[in-house]
Amino acid sequence: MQLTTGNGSFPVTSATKIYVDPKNEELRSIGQALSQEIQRAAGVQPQVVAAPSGKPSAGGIYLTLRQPLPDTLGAEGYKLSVQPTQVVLAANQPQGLFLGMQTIRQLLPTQRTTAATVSLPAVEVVDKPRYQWRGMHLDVCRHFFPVEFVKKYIDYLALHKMNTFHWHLTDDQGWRIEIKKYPKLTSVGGWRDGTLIGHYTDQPHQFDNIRYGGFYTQEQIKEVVKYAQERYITVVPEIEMPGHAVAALTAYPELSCTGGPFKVERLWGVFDDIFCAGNEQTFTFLQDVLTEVMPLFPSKIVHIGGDEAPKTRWHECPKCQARMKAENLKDEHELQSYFVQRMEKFVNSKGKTIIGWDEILEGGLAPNAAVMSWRGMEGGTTAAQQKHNVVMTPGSYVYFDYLQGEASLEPLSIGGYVPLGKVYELEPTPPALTAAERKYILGAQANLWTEYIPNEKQVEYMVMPRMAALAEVLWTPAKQKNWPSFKERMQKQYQRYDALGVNYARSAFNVRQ
Ligand code: TNX
Repeated sequence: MQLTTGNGSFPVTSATKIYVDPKNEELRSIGQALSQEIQRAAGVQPQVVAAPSGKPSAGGIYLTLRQPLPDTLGAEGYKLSVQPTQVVLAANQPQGLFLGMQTIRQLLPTQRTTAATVSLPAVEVVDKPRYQWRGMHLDVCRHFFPVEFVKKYIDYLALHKMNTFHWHLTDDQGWRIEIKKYPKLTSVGGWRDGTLIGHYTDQPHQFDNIRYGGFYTQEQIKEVVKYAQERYITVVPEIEMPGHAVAALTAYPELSCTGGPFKVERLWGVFDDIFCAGNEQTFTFLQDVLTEVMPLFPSKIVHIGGDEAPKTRWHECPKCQARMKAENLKDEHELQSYFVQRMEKFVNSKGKTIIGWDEILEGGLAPNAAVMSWRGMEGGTTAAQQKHNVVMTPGSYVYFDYLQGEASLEPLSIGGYVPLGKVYELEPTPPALTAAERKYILGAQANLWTEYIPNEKQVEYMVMPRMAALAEVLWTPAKQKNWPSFKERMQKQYQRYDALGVNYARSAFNVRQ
C-alpha cells in the first residue's frame, strides 16, 4: 500500500451523494453497501445516484471503473483519493471497489456520532493485495452453525479483506449438505446421539447424550454462496474423502470395507473406517455427490479432503488388495493416490480442479491438484517445487482452534498455542523456493476446527483478533509488515469490533507472543 496523508478532510453530511457509473448494477450495490456503512457511523444515509458523464465534479463520493489505472493493480487493487471537496474510489474491477470500500470503512469513526462531526481524513491510497488466496475456513461438522451465522462469518471476512471461505461440510461427526440422490446422508448422517464432554484426553470419555445435528438444504447453500458472491468472496466447499467419513458410512455402510454398522461419531479424532477404495460403488457415490455439489458453487476449485485416512481397513480388505494388484500399486498410500486421481479426473471433466490436504502428496500427487499445507509448510514447499498450486495453512501459525493465551485463563480448547504475534509472523512464501516456484504459492488460510467451539460467540472469540493479523500478512508486502504499528492500529480495530458487537478475545495482547 502507498499512502500519503493530505490536508483537511471530506465532510460527510446529509447532502453527500454517492455517484456510480450509470447502468452498472454491481456498482450500484457497492454504493448501497457503502451508504449503509456511512449510515452506521454517521447516522446519515447518502443517496446513490448515477454519476454525470465526464470528470467527477466536486461534492460527492465517486465509485468508478472508468478512470485509467495501471494494470498492475489487478482485479482487486484500488485507488482512493479523499480530498476536502470530493472522494474518488477507482478500480479496474468491481471487487477492487468493494475492497476499497472496506478501507473507507476504516477511515470512518469507530463509534457512531452525529453527522455534523463526521468526516474522512484527506488521503491518497494506492493499494492491492500481496496474495490472491486470503482464506478462512469453518468446520460446521463438529459443531453446526446456522445460515444466519455463516453469513455473519462472511461479513467478518469481508471486513478483513479476505476473499475465500473454505466451508468444511462433511466429517465423522456430521454430514451437513443436502444431497438429493442420497437423502440418508443428512437424515441419518446429519445427526449424532451426543457430544463429548470435556477434552478427548480426559478419561473415561463422557458424553452428554443429547441428539445433536443439522444440515443445509441446497437452497440454503445457494443463499450463502450468493451472499458471499455479493461480497466478492469465493466459497470453496469441502467434501472429505477417503477419510473422516463415518457420518456418510453410517448412512450408507455398503461404502465401507467391512459393511458396518456404524454410528455417527460423538468423539473427536481420527477413525479407521473410511470409504472403501476396492469398491466401485464408492466412486459412483462420490461422483454423484460431487455432481450435485459442484453446480452449487461457482468456485473453480473443490476441496476433496484427503487428510488423516488410516490405511488399516484397506490393508485388511480383500477388494482393496485386489485393486492394488490389478493397478500395480505398491502400498496403500499409492491406493489413496489412485483414489484421488480418479476423483480428480472426474472433477476436471466438469471443468473444475481439486485441492486437498497435504497427505495427497503421499503416493504421488494428482496431476492438476493444488495442495493445502497444514502439517507445517514442507508439504506446500514440495508441491510448489513440483509446479502445483499451494495454499499455506500451517498449524503452528494459523490454527485458530489453538489457544491464543495462557491455558488456565482461556476456555477449553484442543490445545496448541498460536498467539496473535505468531500469526503475524507467518511468511507464506518459503524462502527456499526459486522465483519461478514462488508463484505457485497462492496465499494462506486460517482453519477453524470446531471440536471445542460449540457456539457462535466462541467462534468470534477464536477468530478475532487473529484474523486481523492474518489479513495483514496476506495483504501487505512483507517489507511493510510492522508488529508495533499493527498493535497500535489494532486499538481502533477493537473499537470497530465493539461497535459491531463482536466477541473478540480481549486477552489477545496480554500474553507472551
Ligand atoms: C487435524 S487439519 C484435522 C482436523 C482436526 C484438527 C484439529 C486437518 C486436515 N485435519 O480433522 O479437526 O486437526 O486441530
